[in-house]
Amino acid sequence: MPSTSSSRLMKRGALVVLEGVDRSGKSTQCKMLKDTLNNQGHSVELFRFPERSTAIGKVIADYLAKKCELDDHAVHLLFSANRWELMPDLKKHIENGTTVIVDRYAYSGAAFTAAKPGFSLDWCKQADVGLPRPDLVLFLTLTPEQAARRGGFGDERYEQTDFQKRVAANYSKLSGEDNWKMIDADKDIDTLHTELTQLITSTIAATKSSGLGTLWTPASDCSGSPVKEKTRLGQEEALV
Ligand code: NYM
Ligand code: MG
Repeated sequence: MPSTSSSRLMKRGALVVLEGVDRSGKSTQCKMLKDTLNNQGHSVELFRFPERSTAIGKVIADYLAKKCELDDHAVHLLFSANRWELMPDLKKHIENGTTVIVDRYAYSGAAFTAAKPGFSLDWCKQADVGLPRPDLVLFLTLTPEQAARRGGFGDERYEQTDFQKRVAANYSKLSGEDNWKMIDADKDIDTLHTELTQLITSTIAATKSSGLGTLWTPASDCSGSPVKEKTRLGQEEALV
């Protein structure tokens, strides 16, 4: 029998994304998931977008806090750039066998900007084409009215019921991809947590020997199979 340590080295972590309208409970669940999965012996890292600590993230934070105005196209690209700048780090974790749970991803980018007048979902997706494709997208569903009842929205840009309704409509257009699971978030925190934990542990088990796909490229959209890329030597290589 070959030693298990060498095969363990080959196993990657899963990429799991939590999405949903504001106040759907994503951030609370992400923190709980990390603790529970760690306690079960899984290595887990959390990422969140926007990641406000970087230079790009600070501009985004000022924009969301309405401390500055930016062209809608420009801020859309900044949200995307904020994801791309974190990708080398995120990919390294996955290659090393750590499961990465992400609080919002490119789906937020597309759904929020496309809620603005004059923006198509298709245009909004382009800047994120080629990012790692999540193995699982857990979409927490909550009507904008239910979300508003959860203590109300804050003062950030976009935190208005009408805008959130357009965001929800955009999410529903994105939800046909086969890596999405729609989860009713209008239930108590612990029940929701148990449901999400089970889905993630199955995904970790199912994906550890397969390659990571790329987002919104034709081959990975429908089949979920990893996209192959030609290397400089002309060999095909799965993107990790
Ligand atoms: N948001 C988030 C976008 O408009 N585009 C994006 O690409 C991302 C990742 O930022 N209202 C919006 C959605 C939220 C806001 O996110 C801040 P959070 O999760 O509340 O910090
Ligand atoms: Mg928020």
